[in-house]
Amino acid sequence: MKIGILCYPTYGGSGIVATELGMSLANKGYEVHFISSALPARLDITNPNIFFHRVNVQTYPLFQYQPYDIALSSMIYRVVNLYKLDLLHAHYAIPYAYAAFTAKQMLKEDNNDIPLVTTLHGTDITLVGQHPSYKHAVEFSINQSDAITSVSESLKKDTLQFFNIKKEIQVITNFIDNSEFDDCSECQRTQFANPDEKILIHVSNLRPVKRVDEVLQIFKNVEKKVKSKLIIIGEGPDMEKVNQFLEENPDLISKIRLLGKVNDLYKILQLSDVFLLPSEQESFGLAALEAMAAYTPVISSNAGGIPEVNIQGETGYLAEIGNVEAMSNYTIKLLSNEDLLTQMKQNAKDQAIKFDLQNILPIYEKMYRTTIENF
Ligand code: GMT
Repeated sequence: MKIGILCYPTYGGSGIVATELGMSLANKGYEVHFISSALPARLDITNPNIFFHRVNVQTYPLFQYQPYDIALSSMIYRVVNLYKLDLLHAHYAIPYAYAAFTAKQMLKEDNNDIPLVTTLHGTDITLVGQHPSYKHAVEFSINQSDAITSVSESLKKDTLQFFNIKKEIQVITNFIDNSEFDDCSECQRTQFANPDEKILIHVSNLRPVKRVDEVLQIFKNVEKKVKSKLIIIGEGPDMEKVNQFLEENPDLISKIRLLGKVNDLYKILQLSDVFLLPSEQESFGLAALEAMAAYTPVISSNAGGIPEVNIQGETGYLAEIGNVEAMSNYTIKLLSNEDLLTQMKQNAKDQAIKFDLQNILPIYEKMYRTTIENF
């Protein structure tokens, strides 16, 4: 099977899921063509079954905005024709499902139409897709897809609530390749904390929905009771809030490490004790699953699909969105009890194994085959 994957190249969850999925399919012998504006962050381009096609946006003085969607649909059309693809898989509705629909119209003219699968990831439905500027086009392109998948039950529910969707939505949860987390020989905890300190970690794109100010406040509360350090990984608009917090809390400067975007994410997760995710919205929480795969329990809000991943009292603790006090108290409780922490680290790993790639990949393969058969 030859599959075209349309995705964002960034470190964000949808791009990561698309890339990991494509690489796993390539490892199983499928020919996988990535179409994106840049080389996806984690893509192993040395795999002979992986092809990358950069969308080339031509600038012109007349354009106030570059017409990325037109360049994208032209590129999809060209790649399908050149490489004789069997199926397109759009990750994130805007603009991928929409541009794929346009490409399909062009392909129809050549009697060369192919099936389109759209995977909904979260903010394309709950945030950006809600805006009147995009809503109708998003709803239309989702309905024009030949198969629709959603990364959690919660996102499926939100999609059906916010849009008039006329097709079945299949939930295929996000996944994790646990084999990437097995070797901790290079984990050097001492680089980040003293032996008597615990390590709290937060990983995100630091957008307002991630509530990084609450991460900082939780750490401030915890640090008063438990000797600890905080690691923040990622970049984004709310880095300003972090800087402001440090200015207001100079005594915590030496206790908070800001690492920006890192390639060795797993190694750092593996040496952490607790992952903080107080998000306002989260369709799934891939970052939490990555933490769990690295034996790190999660203290989170109960937003969206998080409760499908983080299980109360088992893999960590959940509180109402915005309940910083509860999340702080849960973190203190967990970090103050070695037996509980050891047990929850193991529970977190056990939960990550349930979401292992080996369990989810066959579901995608089956869905692809069924979609092609029914086309
Ligand atoms: O979380 C983000 O802001 C990035 C966003 C994305 O589209 O890349 O993540 C969304 O998709 C991930 C992968 O399916 C999910 O794990 C995240 O929960 C989801 N984010 C939100 O719903 C806010």
